[in-house]
Amino acid sequence: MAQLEKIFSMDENEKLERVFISELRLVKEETIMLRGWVHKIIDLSHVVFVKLRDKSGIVQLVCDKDQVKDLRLENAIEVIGTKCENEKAPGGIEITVKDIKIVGATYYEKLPFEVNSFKNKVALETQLDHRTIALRRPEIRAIFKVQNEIETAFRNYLKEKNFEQIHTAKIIDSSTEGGSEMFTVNYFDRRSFLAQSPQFYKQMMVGAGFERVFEIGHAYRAELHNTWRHLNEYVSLDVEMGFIKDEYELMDLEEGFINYLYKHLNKTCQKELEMYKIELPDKVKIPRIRLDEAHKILLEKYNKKSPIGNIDAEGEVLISKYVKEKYNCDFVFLTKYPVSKRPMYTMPDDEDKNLTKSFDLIFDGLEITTGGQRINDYKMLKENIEKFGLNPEDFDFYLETFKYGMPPHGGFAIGLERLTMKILKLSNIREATLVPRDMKRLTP
Ligand code: AMO
Repeated sequence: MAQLEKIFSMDENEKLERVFISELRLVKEETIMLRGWVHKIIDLSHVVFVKLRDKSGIVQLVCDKDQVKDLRLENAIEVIGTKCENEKAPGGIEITVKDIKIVGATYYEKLPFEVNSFKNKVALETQLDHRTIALRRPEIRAIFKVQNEIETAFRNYLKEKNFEQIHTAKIIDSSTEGGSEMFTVNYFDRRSFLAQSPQFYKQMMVGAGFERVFEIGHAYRAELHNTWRHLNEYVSLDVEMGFIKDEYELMDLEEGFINYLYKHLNKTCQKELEMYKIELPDKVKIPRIRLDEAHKILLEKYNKKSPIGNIDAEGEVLISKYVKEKYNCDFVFLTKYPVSKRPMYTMPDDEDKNLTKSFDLIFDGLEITTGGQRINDYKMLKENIEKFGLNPEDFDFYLETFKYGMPPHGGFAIGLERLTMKILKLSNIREATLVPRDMKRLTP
């Protein structure tokens, strides 16, 4: 008889649909099935509390000793139980367990670090060595929830403005950003490169008639920088827009995105922002300062000398400090970079041919964007390529587009990891990268 009852209850259980922990308040059924990992086991001798963690949250299971005798931390389990309101339980709901099944065994002797304690900080290198275990910690997973929502906001904002998403080749034939920071790849019997940016392709697609495009994809930089803000592989949020008036239209577009993003994150990531004690303002108005003016401010206010035609890491921090104090804003656009510091595709300024119609966006002491208007005239672009000491024939595939009525256009790119890092006030870009690639790290 006991055997029959067991079979009967198993059939009943098979009809149950899995409920996510975040949905517990909404489901009407008393008996429910949950799945997840064993987050914590609290043995109170007469009763055992097991904290179950799934992708959406943590809930308390009330078990008897027999049910948990084989359980270990981080086992993957399937649980059937009844839902009970209990004020004393975290979240006000707990599950009285009928049955627990281990669906994912464990084989460790000791966990590399505690998953269930937020108090003990784990060294970043250890986290990265054991990335999948580190990501089980809710406060680390939260970073990627926010990152995911940044991507969603970027996509939705641009789609609302009539942009189309594109995917372009990452194995390419020539440098886009100039310099020698390219990874080479054996491409059958030839040498090729990993794209530093989708720059040429996004411009070409504007010319191809898409007019407004965006791409979310990896970019590769063989930079010899092993710092808190550099990766050798990062995700670039790229935008390119045809028929623009000037570079200020692009800054308006990016400012609009930041405002849209903050609203979106306040709506979708409340819990995660609270974990990191982040309050995002309702409205952001970003000041625009010419680079030469920024140099003057840095010198006069902070006695800080800047490199010619650029701003260094210390300058980025100081100009952010200035803007925060003067405008109460975490962002600043720096405009009108000199020709000598921008790639060959950048449009020279109308008034001063030594300057360009380009900009950077600095966010809380770190450059997160470069952008600008591009040269759209075929002859001018070809001449500029020559002026840069490059051979136009190497760029035939790119230049072709410009022969057939290329509209005035421009765009920008935002580093996804840098943006995530700055929103959550993290101290190292690797924290905002699922599986970082830097000069030393090629695994996991
Ligand atoms: P740029 O080279 O300035 O411009 O890159 C744009 C943005 O990408 C991010 N970024 C990086 N993030 C992490 N690690 C790196 N090594 C790294 N390098 C760049 C930064 C940076 O601001 N084609 C132009 C964009 C354009 O004009 O549309 C470009 O790639 O956030």
